[in-house]
Amino acid sequence: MENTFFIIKPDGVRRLLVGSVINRIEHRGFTIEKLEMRQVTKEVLDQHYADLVDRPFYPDIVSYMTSGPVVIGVLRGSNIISSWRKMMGATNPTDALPGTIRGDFAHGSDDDSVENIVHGSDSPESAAREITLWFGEN
Ligand code: IDP
Ligand code: MG
Repeated sequence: MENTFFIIKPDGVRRLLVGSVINRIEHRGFTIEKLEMRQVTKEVLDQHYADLVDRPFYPDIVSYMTSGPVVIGVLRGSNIISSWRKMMGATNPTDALPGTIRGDFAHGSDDDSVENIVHGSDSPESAAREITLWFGEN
């Protein structure tokens, strides 16, 4: 069993998709260990996206992710890190397949931010780091 960290991003909350996303998690049978609504600060985002802060589009990520409240949580299950990434679909909704969260609930746009409804940790190391960052130790 492993844990992963997820976010329902501001576009997901704004578009009233929290229930639909949680529904998919429950139907899949994964356990929701933690669930909380938060307003994201730039300080936390800078650490969360430490590998992206130097990219030219990082300011667009900051304005997107701070544009409204998010729902954050921890999921538990067998192979949950990779399974949740598959449920999310490709980063760019233009490439995300139907049946995935991004492929069903988002679409590509011409502006600079990639609004794609959800986040999920990409490795056991990221999951541990992100759970500690957002929820504190243990
Ligand atoms: P992921 O969310 O699928 O793991 P990452 O490459 O880790 O994708 O990027 C983190 C987030 O940053 C993406 O989900 C998206 O919201 C945003 N992002 C990624 N690449 C771009 C880009 O080229 N332009 C604008 N935003 C981007
Ligand atoms: Mg990522």
